[in-house]
Amino acid sequence: MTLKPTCNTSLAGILVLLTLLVIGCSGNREPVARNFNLSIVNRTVGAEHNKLRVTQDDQVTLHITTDEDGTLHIHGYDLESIIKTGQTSEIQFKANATGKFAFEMHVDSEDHKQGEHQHNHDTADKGVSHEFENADIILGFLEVLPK
Ligand SMILES: [Cu+2]
Repeated sequence: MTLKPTCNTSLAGILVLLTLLVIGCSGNREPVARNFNLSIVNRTVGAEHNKLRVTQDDQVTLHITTDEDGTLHIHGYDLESIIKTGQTSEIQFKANATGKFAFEMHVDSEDHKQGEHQHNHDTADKGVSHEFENADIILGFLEVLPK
């Protein structure tokens, strides 16, 4: 199944996720634990981590450090974690949904409210978002390949 990238938390989505977690893996490939250390410096994670590729049903853990306070947000899965300088934040999830999902850094999380959360992903490649103080910066993409 594929979830469309969206910033709306949907109860249905959570129920689907929980159901899939309970049902577990029915394929012939055993899920793998995948750990990624993301170090955000100057609003990037570097070329080696801007594409995180995993296989469906893998158990993914992101360990995140940052040089700027904000929020890390994985679209589609709609997972968020507050990130703070001087500490390591973790996001753990099962990669049940296949597809390509942007993960973003939201700077100034106080302005990051549901309903006011507008993304213009077209601007990221041009670097336009870096000009704004309250920025949503695409750090990279999570790619979940079908098992
Ligand atoms: Cu976002």
